[in-house]
Amino acid sequence: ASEPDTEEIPSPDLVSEATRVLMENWRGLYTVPASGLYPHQWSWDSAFIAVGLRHVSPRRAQQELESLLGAQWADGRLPQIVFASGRDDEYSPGASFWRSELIPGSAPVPTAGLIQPPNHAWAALLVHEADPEESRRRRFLDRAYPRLVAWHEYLRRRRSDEAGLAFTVHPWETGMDNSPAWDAPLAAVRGTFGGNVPRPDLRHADVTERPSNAEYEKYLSLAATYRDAGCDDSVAATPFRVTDPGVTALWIRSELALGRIAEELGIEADHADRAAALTEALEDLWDAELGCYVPVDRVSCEPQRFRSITGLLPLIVPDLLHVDELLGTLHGEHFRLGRSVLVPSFDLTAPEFDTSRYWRGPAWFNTAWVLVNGLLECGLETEARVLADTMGARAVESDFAEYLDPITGAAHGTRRFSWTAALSLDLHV
Ligand code: 9YW
Repeated sequence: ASEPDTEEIPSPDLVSEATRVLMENWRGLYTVPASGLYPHQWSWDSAFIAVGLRHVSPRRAQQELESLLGAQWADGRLPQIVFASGRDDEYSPGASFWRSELIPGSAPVPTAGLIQPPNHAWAALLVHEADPEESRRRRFLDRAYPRLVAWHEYLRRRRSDEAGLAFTVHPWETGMDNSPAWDAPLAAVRGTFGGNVPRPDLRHADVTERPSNAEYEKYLSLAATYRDAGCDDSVAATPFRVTDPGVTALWIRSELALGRIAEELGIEADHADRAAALTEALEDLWDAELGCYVPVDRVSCEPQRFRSITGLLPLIVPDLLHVDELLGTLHGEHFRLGRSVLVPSFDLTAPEFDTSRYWRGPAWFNTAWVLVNGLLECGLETEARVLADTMGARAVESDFAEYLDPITGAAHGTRRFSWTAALSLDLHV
């Protein structure tokens, strides 16, 4: 007797609607995270978006990454934001805050001086694999590879501590702006932002769903300090310095992708060794009692002992030492995989948990996508499929919300959000 065919048939709604969102948010050479709230190009958004866009147009997906790589600084950094011209009053802090053109070695276009997590080489490999012929014809990897290598070199040379782990100098750099894990390091930051705190974001999202004004004061003060030091990591005395497991995990996965890209190009390189060294260093962030990896504050030298989504992202790292414990944490009462909506961004049982405020609890589609890949890495195909299917259904139902209440599934933040569309699409074509 033949086996029942259980293969998931892609929902036409998801594929056509997600594609429509990506088309709406396409700006000619790159995609904005969402019309309205986020009018520029964001670094790790672009990489996630390219992963979905590759199914719609491999060529656009390549351009997405190329436009970001075109905004690389001389020191190799890929900026957090590449600013679209004429939209300065729509997002704060914008080009007139950074004045990057005054900073030696900055990009030929206006950008922020900070960075975001390094998921780009991983995305570049996936984009290549979607249409290797078109990729080779356009010499996509030949052109991207040196820039991606320079980006990782920036992290290694300018942003790494003695253990070899990269530190971030601003909560924005972790991609998880107001995670409770940054509360203590931020509280220790003395400066405040003298002047009014512009909040154009509140024109597009509810005040209860965004970081608070007090948090914004600190964000702007930290960004101004870094900017005023010329974004020079050798002189910038950054009062916020955090090593983050999610950033490290994405770096490792991207380093391994660089290894595959180098192979494709016939280049000899030591990316696998680098990834192995980082994987070993990642273990410094392991917290046996909490059963997950934790960020470490490099100023106070204190681990930030919370169970947050960033501490689960190492599931994407091959041959991870603590994979069983980490899976236990994902399934247990703190994240309740399969019983909560997607995966909450923060420990459901902790007093800091908040169902609707950004990275303090809500479930995000990008971290769910990373964890689908983590489950696949662990050989848990059925669980990965279930999470992927939930992503697809929730994405459509919420009109591609930025994030969801992890208990009720209620939509929060902006809608028709690009990476929600791109990453759900990726798992359904
Ligand atoms: C902000 C664009 C960015 C994401 C971040 C997310 C948020 C900027 O939006 O930060 O204004 O709050 O936290 O991860 O890249 O989507």
